[in-house]
Amino acid sequence: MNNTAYIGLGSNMGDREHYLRQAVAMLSRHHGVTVSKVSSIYETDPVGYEDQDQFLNMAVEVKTSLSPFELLDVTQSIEAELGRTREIRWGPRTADLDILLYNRENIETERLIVPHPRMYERLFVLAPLKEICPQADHITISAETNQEGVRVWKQKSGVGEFVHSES
Ligand code: PH2
Ligand code: MG
Ligand code: MG
Repeated sequence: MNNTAYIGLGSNMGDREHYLRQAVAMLSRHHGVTVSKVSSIYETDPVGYEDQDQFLNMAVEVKTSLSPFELLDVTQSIEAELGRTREIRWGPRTADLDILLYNRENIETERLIVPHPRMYERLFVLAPLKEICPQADHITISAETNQEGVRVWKQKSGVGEFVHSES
């Protein structure tokens, strides 16, 4: 587990908190992944495609033995298992898991770009990430970043609550 990655999670369909908790529990059950930190859960106005319900967003830190592409396979299979379909770009989703950072690597491939290309413009990504990621802490939220529409919905607790919460 010698790599550190940050994953942003979002849900705006059905029982949003349940999907986030399921996704974190599924990550932690994978042999190559340990969830080491969890952020608060935020409720956020939809960005990009606005005619949809509000999101819950959070971020987690993981320690992993997986390569970035193996980690992407895991996040995509969790999305699929939680019933994610891709109908509208930026549209409603049960569970979206985005790899934000992987160590300090820069990856630019067709399948995966890390750091996540839109994370610096998105307060719904930066606010939870800054809670748990020392390297993100110095990212200033610029005047161009919309400060509105992001509020803490459930204060940060501990990893244990997520990992053992599953019935
Ligand atoms: N995800 C998107 C598009 N828009 N808006 C919010 N508030 N939260 C999201 O997670 C989100 C979004 C595409 O992944
Ligand atoms: Mg996303
Ligand atoms: Mg995504």
